[in-house]
Amino acid sequence: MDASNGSQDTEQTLDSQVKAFFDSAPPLQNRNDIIQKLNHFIQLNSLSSENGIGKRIVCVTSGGTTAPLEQRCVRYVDNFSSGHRGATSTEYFLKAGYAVIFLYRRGSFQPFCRSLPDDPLLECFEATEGLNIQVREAYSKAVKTAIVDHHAAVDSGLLLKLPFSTIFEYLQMLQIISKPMKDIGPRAMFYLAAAVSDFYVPWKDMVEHKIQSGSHILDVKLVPVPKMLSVLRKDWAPLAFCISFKLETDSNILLNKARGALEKYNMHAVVANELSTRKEQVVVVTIDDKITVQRDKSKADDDVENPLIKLLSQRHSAYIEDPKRMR
Ligand code: 9Z3
Repeated sequence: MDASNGSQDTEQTLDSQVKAFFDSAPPLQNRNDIIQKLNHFIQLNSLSSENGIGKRIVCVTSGGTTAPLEQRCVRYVDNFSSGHRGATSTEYFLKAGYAVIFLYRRGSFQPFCRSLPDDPLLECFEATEGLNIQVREAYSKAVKTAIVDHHAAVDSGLLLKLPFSTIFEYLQMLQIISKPMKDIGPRAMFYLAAAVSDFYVPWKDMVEHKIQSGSHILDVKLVPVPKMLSVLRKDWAPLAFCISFKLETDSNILLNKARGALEKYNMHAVVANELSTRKEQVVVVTIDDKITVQRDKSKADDDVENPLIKLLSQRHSAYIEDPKRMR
């Protein structure tokens, strides 16, 4: 078999895996509602701009996907991600003038709410004697900023929040989002910070009811999730500027793995991060360079996402000017 046939075979295998994944996935309950919200959001942000060509729109994915083990799901395999990266990045993208589609795991960190305590309702508020509710003094600035900034972004049509839990929901939603994003060409960016399941149980192979605890071994077969990054780049939104993340716990292999992902999935950049230092430093790997990006430690409240989004926004602008230059 020659090399070209080999790559054709691989493509066919991927295509059939992708088809099998979507054919077997339980359909989204609120599919039409999501499509309607998305179309409205993208239309709105395509009209409004200073230069007449529409705003840049980024889809930020955030949090981990679950892979259910039962159709009436009690148990699932989860992926680590608090959603801090995605929520923080969303705030900096908004500051940089982007409209943001925030595709997030239900219950994970939310934009503008990072400085609130774990249980904001119970910790930030107190009942007065007349049973009115008031904000505790210690939290008044954090609560006010969260409410004002969040509502300002959503009400002005710059932030659209869409929740997922399972790998089935996440990939169907990513595919739906990519359709209108394809229409805006290089102005679209995908910033894929979500931690996506590598393995899943296909819906048709999954037991319906809760797995019983009688046996000594839990015998469940998980198969690889098809690599949708390739499909996103090749078919779903070929002109969009695509950033993926590479997470490792062993810093010795991190950069090589990021470089591998850059080439394999044809990304415009891969953000390499090591689990324990991910809030301090990341490395942006592109075809030409490796740029270390660090949080400004002299400022207590600086985030690594601040310089990271500045850099990616500049690269995105250069890409919009000349999409062929970067790939
Ligand atoms: C990341 O690497 C994110 O930066 C983190 C952020 C999940 C580490 P937190 O949400 O953490 O702030 O707590 N995301 C991508 C992780 C991932 O699963 N990447 C895959 C891989 O490394 C490629 S899609 O193979």
